[in-house]
Amino acid sequence: MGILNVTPDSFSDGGRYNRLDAALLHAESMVRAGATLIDVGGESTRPGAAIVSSAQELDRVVPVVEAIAQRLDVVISIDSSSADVMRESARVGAGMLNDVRSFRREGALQAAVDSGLAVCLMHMRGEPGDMQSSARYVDVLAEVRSFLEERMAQCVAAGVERERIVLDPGFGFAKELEHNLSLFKRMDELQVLGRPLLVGVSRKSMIGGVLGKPVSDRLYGSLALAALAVAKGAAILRVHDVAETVDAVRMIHAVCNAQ
Ligand code: 7PJ
Repeated sequence: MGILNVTPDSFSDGGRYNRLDAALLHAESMVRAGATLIDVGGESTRPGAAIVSSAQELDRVVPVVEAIAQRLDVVISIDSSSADVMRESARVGAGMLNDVRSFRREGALQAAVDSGLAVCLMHMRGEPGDMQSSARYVDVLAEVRSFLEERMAQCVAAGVERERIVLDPGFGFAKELEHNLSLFKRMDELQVLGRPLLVGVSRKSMIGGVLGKPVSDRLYGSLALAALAVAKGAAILRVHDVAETVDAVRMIHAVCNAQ
């Protein structure tokens, strides 16, 4: 899964055409590099990020989804918690709803049910703006597992088919470095939930925390975690560096498929 940010700070402030054009080119290059999903996001969910309005998000995301759907052979995932963005994106060709708030905002769960699309449920506490204050755990793996179990049950009860659900431990969301490392180490235990796991650690602060490197120097750390995530059962890797990650995963598959 290649990451496509359409937040305003992701692009120099050209006109709408330039933004759309740049987004399409980036999506195209990730597909050529081997991405089979593109995750389009119009809201920054980094710690401390400001909340954007649904209207702003619609304006940023929907034209990009529509353009990709018309031109590229790839599943489009929408990184959004807004019911309006989910509905509009589904209408113009999205294939998956990826909500870091696990469909807990007003109307989001119903939008997911009505869409009939795949959904990603991710563990987080609080809101991106204040989530780090709730990073307290006795047993982070067990607490993440029961959250995902509960959320999955609620989604199924609301009418989301179990077979459409993907689960995500939510690295970096309401978690300190020690929590992220411990959760990663024991991630294989989440396989008991019986659904594919999505892992997003690309360039994240847990890599910066261990290596003491800025975002621009986290590729090798990201690749190490991508390989380890596959070994621990991850089915989908949400990454910025698609070509490099695809090489790593292809090598793992070659070895695993050997006699
Ligand atoms: C994730 C995400 C993640 C899922 C972001 C960043 C922060 N969606 N959206 N999982 N992270 N499902 O990429 O640094 O880990 S935004």
